[in-house]
Amino acid sequence: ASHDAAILAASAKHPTVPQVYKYGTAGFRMNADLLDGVTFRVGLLASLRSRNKSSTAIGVMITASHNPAVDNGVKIVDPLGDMLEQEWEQYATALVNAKSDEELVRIYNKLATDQKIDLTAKAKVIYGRDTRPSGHTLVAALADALDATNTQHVDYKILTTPQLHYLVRATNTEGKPITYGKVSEEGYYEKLAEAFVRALQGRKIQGTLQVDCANGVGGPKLAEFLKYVPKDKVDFDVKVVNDDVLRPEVLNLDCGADFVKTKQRAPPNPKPEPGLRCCSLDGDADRLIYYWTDPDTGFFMLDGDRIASLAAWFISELIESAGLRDSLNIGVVQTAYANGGSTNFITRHLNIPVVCTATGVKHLHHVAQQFDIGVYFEANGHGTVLFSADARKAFKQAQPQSPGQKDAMEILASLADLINQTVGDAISDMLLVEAILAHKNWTLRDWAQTYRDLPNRLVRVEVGDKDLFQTYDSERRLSHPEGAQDEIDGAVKKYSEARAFARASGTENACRVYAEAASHAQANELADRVARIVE
Ligand code: 16G
Ligand code: ZN
Repeated sequence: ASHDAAILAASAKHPTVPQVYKYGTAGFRMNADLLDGVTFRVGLLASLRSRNKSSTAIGVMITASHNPAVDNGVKIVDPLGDMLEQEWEQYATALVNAKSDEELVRIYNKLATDQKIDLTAKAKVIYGRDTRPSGHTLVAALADALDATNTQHVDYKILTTPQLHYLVRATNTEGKPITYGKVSEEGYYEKLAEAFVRALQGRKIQGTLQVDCANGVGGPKLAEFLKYVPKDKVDFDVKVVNDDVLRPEVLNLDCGADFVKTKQRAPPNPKPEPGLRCCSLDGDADRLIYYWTDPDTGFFMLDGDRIASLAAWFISELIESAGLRDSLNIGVVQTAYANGGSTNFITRHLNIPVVCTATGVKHLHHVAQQFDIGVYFEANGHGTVLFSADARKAFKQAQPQSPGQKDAMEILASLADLINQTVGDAISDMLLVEAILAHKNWTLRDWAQTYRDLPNRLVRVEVGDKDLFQTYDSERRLSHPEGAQDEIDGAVKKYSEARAFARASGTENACRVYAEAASHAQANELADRVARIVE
């Protein structure tokens, strides 16, 4: 059952553009014109991965998230819906960098031998794409690789990234004792809508929520989801804006979660309405940022750190009320970019441990899995809450001693269904935030008042060779270039409540410098000093 001839023939139709490729933080991401051959080769790896994982379904998502419309990307999803195991990223890199079709076939066969993969076993790959026009031809390249390797495949067409992750897990748990949900896009909406109603327990959602969809896939998918929310049970007044997916050039343009977070302002369109509760999704709907514009105080943003704090607080209160404090542990996972104000609040006020990891969802996800309830969010709004099997069992089986305990357990059980267990999901996270605000009867202002952010500044620094910058301690300190960390330490000492770090970006050819301090002037000054050290 050699696939050699079929791969050779198909590969000739999908050449790569010679350059050095690397499976980065979120797969291969670049100008779409470079991706046809890359996507074909990723298809070969997805097929091998399926055969390596007992013929379970592997996912491939075609998206470049918040990047401009001309870019695209491709990444692999493992059987339980999490990101491709890190060990395998180098195999993707090796296949994509093969210099000829013959070398490609050699690497493919060597991988199969090394990993003891039976090429006659069944293989299955499911895939989806965001609204970028280039996605159409890229999935055709992917399908050619799957046909050449005799791999069964399902094209789910246009999806949000978290929907594809959901479908992978649902496919692989179908018919098992613990299933994840119906294996369809509709199943995803049904699961979320049903859990949302249960989570609310009849609480009322205040006012209107305006959702900016970055002119990406989140627009049509959110609109579809809303049809599943029963009007007689929940009055959810959502105004969907920036949902134009017909003009590709407006994707992520002056809108979306990445715009709001990096520019620290509301999208100019539609004109911000004072006091209105707003949130933004990114181009593939896996990031979420809340904000409002106040007539007196101006723009105020509630980012991933705020969502993590809110979720950890609400869930730990429920664990307490449910009488499960002694049997279940809860932890929060952040990156070095988390505002010190949030870390202090979570550790000192909520008494919940915080672990810091390197940037990139896969790192946070791993650490969060070590808790019964692991809350993880990057400041940029990507994150979720993971519930262990023990936690789910406890919510369903523990014997409530009072109506209060019973309510708490029912809400916890509903949250475990509402919150996407595979990856950060902007629609699911938004429903979580809406449910919590409804329970607490809070406005965004109430939420914002839980703690104060430390003034901070993030700068991008052009450097000759970003690979010279090596970090340790979860990217909070530099081991190389030698002496740089001592200089940074020296600069930090000059300011109060200060912290700063520099790291090489995993997605761009540049370094990033983050600084926070007691005042804006100090944070800016410190960031400039550290930038000069790095330059
Ligand atoms: C990617 C990551 C995101 C991370 C960002 C950092 C995923 C799905 N996405 O977008 O989590 O925050 O890279 O970029 O893992 P940087 O390394 O350029 O700062
Ligand atoms: Zn995204």
